[in-house]
Amino acid sequence: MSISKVYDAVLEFDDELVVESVEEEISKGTNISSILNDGLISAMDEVGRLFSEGEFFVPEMLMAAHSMKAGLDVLKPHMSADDNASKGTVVIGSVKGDMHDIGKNLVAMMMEGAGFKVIDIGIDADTDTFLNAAKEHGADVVCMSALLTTTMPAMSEVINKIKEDNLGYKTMVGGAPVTQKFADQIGASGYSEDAAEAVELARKLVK
Ligand code: B1M
Repeated sequence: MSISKVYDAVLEFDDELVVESVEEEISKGTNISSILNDGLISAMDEVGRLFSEGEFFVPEMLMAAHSMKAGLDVLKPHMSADDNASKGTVVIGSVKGDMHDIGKNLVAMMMEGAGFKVIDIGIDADTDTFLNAAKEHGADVVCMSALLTTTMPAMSEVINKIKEDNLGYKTMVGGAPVTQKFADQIGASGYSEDAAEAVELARKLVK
């Protein structure tokens, strides 16, 4: 499959080649979600596998993340909404202690593309950062991403505070180790496995 050029370029940490091969696929009319899922995301899964096996270390993960971001920047304009009417406001961030932001950025990008006003509070965001942003921007949904089992409990802290203070924001959780079961346990309004599902869920939650 030609998309393997995108995949290989991420695994070679070759930002220029990633950009070039993503552009090439776009100009050939390849489906954007295929470039994303079969090219960029599956390369990151392979990076994770190699890390688990001790073949890659943190620097390699960082370089691959950099290449993935270069590819996402090329894809971004192709994920844009065709109308400007806001569908609602979401505050999104990676929870306290978590520095992973590629999945979170992807969710943010697709939500923006779907017409939501997206307030991205970045990484390592604590409960107050989520809630201050939600208050300041009149959020409908607070979206939390976690990639580490050790940072997942921070999601529950934010949700508990929203409930304790009757703030009324809907909450969405996601990220590789997060499951529907965990989302139910901590009382999140919803969970989604990937960025496309996250958009669908946000649409339902703001209805
Ligand atoms: Co880290 N890391 N990392 N890492 N890293 C993982 C997550 C890991 C699974 C690797 C492994 O062991 N196989 C492992 C976690 C183990 C665990 O807890 N279960 C791990 C580890 C251990 C670590 C460190 C502790 C390593 C160390 O220092 N010894 C360290 C922790 C730093 C910290 O956060 N405090 C660390 C650091 C890093 C880097 C900084 C080097 C880099 C991140 C760079 C960056 O993000 N800017 C990095 C990377 C790149 C990875 C892997 C390889 C790739 C993650 C990624 O970007 N995937 C990752 C292995 C893997 O996941 N396969 C790994 C692509 C991205 C598109 O997918 O983020 O899952 P993802 O997002 C998906 C869905 O999950 C969903 O949508 C996206 C797809 O459409 N989604 C949501 C995400 N958020 C959502 C929110 C939603 C809904 C859906 O609603 C709100």
